[in-house]
Amino acid sequence: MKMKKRPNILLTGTPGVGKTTLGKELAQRTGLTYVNIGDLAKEGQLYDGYDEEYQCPILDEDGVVDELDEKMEEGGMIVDYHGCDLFPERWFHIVFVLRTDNTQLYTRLESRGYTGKKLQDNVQCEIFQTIYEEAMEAYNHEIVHQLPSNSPEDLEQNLDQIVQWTEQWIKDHN
Ligand code: DAT
Repeated sequence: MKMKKRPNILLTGTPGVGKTTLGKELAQRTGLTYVNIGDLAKEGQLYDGYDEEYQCPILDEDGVVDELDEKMEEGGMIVDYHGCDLFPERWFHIVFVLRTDNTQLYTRLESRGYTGKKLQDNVQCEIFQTIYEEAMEAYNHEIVHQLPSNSPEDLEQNLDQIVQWTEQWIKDHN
């Protein structure tokens, strides 16, 4: 029996907007496989130096792409990362940029333990819609969608929409 074709979905946006929350639940509801790039890098030690300013390891982008390429070719992956221009364009059938109001994002990141420059820079990243612009430059505009991610109602609506989109995609491609 031939495996059904399934789409690859990218969930991106500033840290704290809700990618992980959405991605894990989406995987449950669709049967697609959720991959958190931060966790993948940690497990495989896919790092390329250390960023002293932000006190965090620097992602080995080529290493991450090599690690995932085969699975992405097969399809059915949900990728979660706070950046999007490191991935090959051909990987994704749809890209969602989650967006959160900055006062709320500030609170979420503060309770995650972010302080000082790291907290400020991340909130500014959201205000300047940095990741949205990155996505619009890296992917065909027609596949890039912004999703509000401020409330549990937003989460539920986003889930419903993406589940529906996924089911339709599978119908159309099999
Ligand atoms: P990310 O993976 O983008 O860093 P997360 O999924 O870890 O974000 O969520 C950050 C925090 O915000 C976490 O405490 C859960 C909460 N959250 C996520 N989505 C939300 C939503 N739609 N409404 C309210 N809170 C949400």
